[in-house]
Amino acid sequence: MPVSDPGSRDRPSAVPAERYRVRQPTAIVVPTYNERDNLGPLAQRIFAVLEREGVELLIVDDDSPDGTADVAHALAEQYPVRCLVRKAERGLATAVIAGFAHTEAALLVSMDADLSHPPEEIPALLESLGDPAVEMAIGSRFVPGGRVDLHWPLHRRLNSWVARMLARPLTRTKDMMAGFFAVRKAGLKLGALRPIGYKIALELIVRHGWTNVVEIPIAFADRQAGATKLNMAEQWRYLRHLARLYAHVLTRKRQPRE
Ligand SMILES: Nc1nc2c(ncn2[C@@H]2O[C@H](COP(=O)(O)OP(=O)(O)OP(=O)(O)O)[C@@H](O)[C@H]2O)c(=O)[nH]1
Ligand SMILES: [Mg+2]
Repeated sequence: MPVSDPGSRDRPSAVPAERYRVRQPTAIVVPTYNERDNLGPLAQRIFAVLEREGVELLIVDDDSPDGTADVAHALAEQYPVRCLVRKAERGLATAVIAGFAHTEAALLVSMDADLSHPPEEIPALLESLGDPAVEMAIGSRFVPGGRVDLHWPLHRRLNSWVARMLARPLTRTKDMMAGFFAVRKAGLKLGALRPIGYKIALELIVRHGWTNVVEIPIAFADRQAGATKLNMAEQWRYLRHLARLYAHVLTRKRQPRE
């Protein structure tokens, strides 16, 4: 089901009657730490929307003590699932990059395991990359039609707002904090990245100097099961990440405008 009707993006997600067939090999990269109970529903929803052919769901698990990798391996009997287990490293952004490096797929989708990101919007993200000028397609909470689950407490909203304001001078993208996006593997310079923390989309946009980022509105849902990994240490890491990105932007040679 090609998503060609732009108006459809304003409507809430719905499972399409027909499964979407990818045009190029596609990997859906999902970083996990203790997400045992989310993987089954995630795989079920993804493959309710996408034809399996040409698609792999690549779980990048940091040796979760809750047995997430065992669940991923069990799901591989039913779905095109692979699981990469990292024993010596922890971190969301580095896990996503490891997944990107680990697959041969031409199109790469990053999404969280906890069902915050609606799998039903994956076709719209991939369709956006059909335009060769588009460098990245983001599932965005902060464009018209997008929204954040109303159960977010005030401090969480404030936190998210401050984090976005701090990054605003770096990009015009509204939801540069997003973990739900699609890119082309050929467009990535993985060696140029220095990911830390959570904000992998921001890292990709700033390091690549991307300006043509499409934002597809999504309804961001509260996590379905398991516990958050977002803590104070992660917020400090974000400030360190921002400092690195500002240093990068300020020191890079002037490049011709695209
Ligand atoms: N591989 C790996 N994945 C991680 C790590 N930390 C978080 N993740 C995953 O990254 C995704 C986002 O983490 P969340 O804990 O949901 O963070 P959040 O979305 O900011 O916060 P909540 O949704 O409120 O929990 C989830 O799929 C996590 O399992 C990590 O250190 N390594
Ligand atoms: Mg989450």
